[in-house]
Amino acid sequence: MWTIYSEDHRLHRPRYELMDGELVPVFEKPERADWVLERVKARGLGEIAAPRRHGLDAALRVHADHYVDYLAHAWRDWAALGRSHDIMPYCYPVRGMGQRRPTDPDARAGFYAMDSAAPIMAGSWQAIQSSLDCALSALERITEARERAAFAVCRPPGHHAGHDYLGGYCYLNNAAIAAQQLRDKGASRVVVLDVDYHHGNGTQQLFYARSDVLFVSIHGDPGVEYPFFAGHADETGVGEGLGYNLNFPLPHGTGFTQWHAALQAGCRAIERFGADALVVSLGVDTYQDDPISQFKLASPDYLRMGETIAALGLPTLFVMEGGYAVDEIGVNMVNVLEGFEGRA
Ligand code: OKP
Ligand code: ZN
Repeated sequence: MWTIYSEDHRLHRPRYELMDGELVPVFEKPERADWVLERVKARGLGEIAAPRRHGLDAALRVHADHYVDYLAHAWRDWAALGRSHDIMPYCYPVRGMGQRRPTDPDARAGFYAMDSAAPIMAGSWQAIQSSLDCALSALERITEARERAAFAVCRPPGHHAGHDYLGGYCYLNNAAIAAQQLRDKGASRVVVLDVDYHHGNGTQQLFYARSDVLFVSIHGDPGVEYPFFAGHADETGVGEGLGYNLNFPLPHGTGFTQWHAALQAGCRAIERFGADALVVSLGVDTYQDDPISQFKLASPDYLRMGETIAALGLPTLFVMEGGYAVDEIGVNMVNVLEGFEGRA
């Protein structure tokens, strides 16, 4: 299958994030994409191409215009104050506070954030747009070139980004935008399957009241894991969307047997739904040596993950999300794709 990749991701390299009460170097770093691309080449997965520019229309189908405008201009307004460090919020509007849109740069940073883990620097907006371009160009391999599957090397990732907020390394929700694009291009029913270790709270939010996009997520139990405030099993959708949101929270230490049982249950629901197309939020931070996660998957397990996903028989867009262990993220990510293609 084709891989769509842009060098622009290097423009986004924020310095610090908060972990265990300490500022530490960001785990979501440019080398991640290098490891993945190297492995795609080493395995001869297929053509590697740069994305074409798509503009923001597709993003505006799921994100608020004032939020996209914030992303586009946040750095300009921040730098105008003489600041050179990454934008990082420190004050958030919680329960009971007004939701009026602020103008002050620090207020805006908090207003549009769910956490401090998505800093913005000078080159971020360019990288964010190119990451989305990768997802949309990969999608065209399916919708226009009529191929079965494609892989988008998206950096920064997207699944924590909601209608009007960033967080968890995510800014624009690449997978959700691609799913909406599939709907807009004629698919009646689309599934987003999120296999990243962390719950895709942004994707869940965007489709929570809709029955045309089924969201299925397998992730660390939010009772004890980021993003904490979404991803519980009883979150099943609302209104029209009731029954079209399916969460599989799993405990720390979960290995592949238990994980795969959840995937199979998810796949049965996907089959009942009768989808026309599938978007996979492909995070491989479920790996046993991932530095910020608590599942115990081993590299060969990702081949089986790909096989199981392929058995759904759907046109499938793979959108890169998380995965942070050195090197093995390339092996694991490409194992899913090779398993999908039956090459393993
Ligand atoms: C993004 B993706 C760990 C701090 C966690 C944010 C994690 C974002 C994960 N102690 N910080 O879903 O892989
Ligand atoms: Zn993750």
